[in-house]
Amino acid sequence: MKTGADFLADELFNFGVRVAFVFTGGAISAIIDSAEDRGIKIIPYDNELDASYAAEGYVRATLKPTVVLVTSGPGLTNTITGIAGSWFDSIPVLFISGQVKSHEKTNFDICLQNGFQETDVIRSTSHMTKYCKAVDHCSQIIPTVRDAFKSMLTGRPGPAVLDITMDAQTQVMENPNLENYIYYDFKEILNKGMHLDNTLSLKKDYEYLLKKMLEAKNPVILIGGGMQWLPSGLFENIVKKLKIKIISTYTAVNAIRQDNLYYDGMIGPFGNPEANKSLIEASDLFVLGARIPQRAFPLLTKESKKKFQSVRKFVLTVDPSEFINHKIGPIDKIVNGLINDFIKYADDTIPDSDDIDKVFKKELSKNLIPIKMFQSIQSPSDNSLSTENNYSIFQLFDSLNNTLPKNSDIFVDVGQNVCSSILGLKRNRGERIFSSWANSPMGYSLPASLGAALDDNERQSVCIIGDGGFRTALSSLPNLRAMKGKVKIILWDNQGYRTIVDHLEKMLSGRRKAVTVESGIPYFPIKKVLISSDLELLDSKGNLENDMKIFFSDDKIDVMIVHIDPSIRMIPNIAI
Ligand SMILES: Cc1ncc(C[n+]2csc(CCOP(=O)(O)OP(=O)(O)O)c2C)c(N)n1
Repeated sequence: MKTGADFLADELFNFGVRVAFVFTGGAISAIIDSAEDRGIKIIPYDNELDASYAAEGYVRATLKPTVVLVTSGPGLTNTITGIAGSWFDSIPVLFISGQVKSHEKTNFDICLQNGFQETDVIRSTSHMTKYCKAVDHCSQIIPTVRDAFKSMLTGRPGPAVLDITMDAQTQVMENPNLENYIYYDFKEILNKGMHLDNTLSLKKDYEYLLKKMLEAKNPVILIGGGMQWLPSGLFENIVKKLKIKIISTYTAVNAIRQDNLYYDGMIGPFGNPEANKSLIEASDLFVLGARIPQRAFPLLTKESKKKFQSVRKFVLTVDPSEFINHKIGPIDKIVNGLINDFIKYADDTIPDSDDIDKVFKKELSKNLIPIKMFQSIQSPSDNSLSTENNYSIFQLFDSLNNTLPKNSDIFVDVGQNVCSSILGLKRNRGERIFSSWANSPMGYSLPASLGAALDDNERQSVCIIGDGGFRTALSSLPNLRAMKGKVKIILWDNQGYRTIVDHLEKMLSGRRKAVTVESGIPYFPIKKVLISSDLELLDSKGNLENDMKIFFSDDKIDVMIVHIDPSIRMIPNIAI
């Protein structure tokens, strides 16, 4: 006879879960125990937030299913930022929280709280999950896990939450008669971008879209986060055939190499000016799997706004509701369909041509970052900052581009490091860049890179993180130590929260409350903390590229501190 927790572990295993990210507690320990027994590797973190970021990083990089196991009340509420990040970036991560016994549960409409460490999980998470269900009896466990997986992979992918009472976990049950269920391959479904039940476009919609693309005078394709699940290289194969200019949002970068002849870069205030120009100058814009939130759209002059209104617009999406009253204006046609299906249709329809190899011939300049975007601007309030041994952002990317191991998976955090990495990394040797793009919480990239590194995929996991972000991720240091050599950290030390300094320069007349050492952030001995955590570091003071070579070739060094000129400000592209 098996318990509810045993059936849950079996079901997770059958869906392909081999790794669980956990923080234990009384209300979840039965599930952790059964999962380990079933052969699921348990990876403990020192708080639930790190566990949820790590799980999300694991799914982004591997396309394999995983689960976050946390206790009731504070265990679950600590994961909320992780759930939000998965929701806004459409990452299918399953979160399971333990809950008080079913007879102790509170009617939250009437009472504050009856059970110890009880919280209203459903109301706390239902608005940012594909599926969210309270499980009070062991007989509900198997059907709800199946529903959760199906929801996570139907239409726009996203996270699910199961809140399982302690009695449901420990109740003993006969083998339920649910034998005829066919388990599917998580990665295969993600690659295709759909679950079988989706009601989607017909071939004639793809025909229409392709015809419009090929007929247009100056077509431009804008790709977005919907591209993140395509098998690697699939989109580039069709770009060779389409020979149409491509621009992207940040979230789509891994679908196309930086040196692809047809790629004009990323749009947005912190994107490539050439891409913004291509967006405005298109005769016909084809938006594939992008929802284009405010941050991703460039600042436009009155004249460009008018010009952009006349661009014909076509959208291919799994989530047409995102385009109701969209700021890009009326859309000529919205196709509710799958990028994978469209690519397949285009591939079958367009004949191969001889000049296919030209696609990778674009010469990349030494510096890819728009120079005006990162400028050194001294301010009187910057007096106390150390100006010695600092490198410029351009020096940093030069060195990184020359030394990063091939096929690195680079997780970037928040602030200057995310915007400059996405622009400045060449991504021409199999590198992939990940971040929590839409939610953008400080401290994400360290645990996320640790999660991704759990997969044995021969890719080097690299984390780039600011000194502010790093401090919020300190609870992951024991995991970093445990995974010696698997993750390399570039600690971008620009002496504080420079993104907020930029912000305050524009507001509050530059007053620095809670940003500089004098006005808020306490002094923090970063090196002492690293050393006492049994981590090895390299504090770069000389030839940056040489130091970086040593760093990437020596498995024992965990963290490289790179001192970045603190007077550098991030300045958005002006309106075009
Ligand atoms: C969890 C969280 N809290 C607060 C913020 C707001 N915020 C955005 S950038 C930033 C400063 C980041 O500092 P650092 O990591 O040192 O990077 P820098 O800005 O110096 O490049 C802050 C506080 C955030 N993004 N996430």
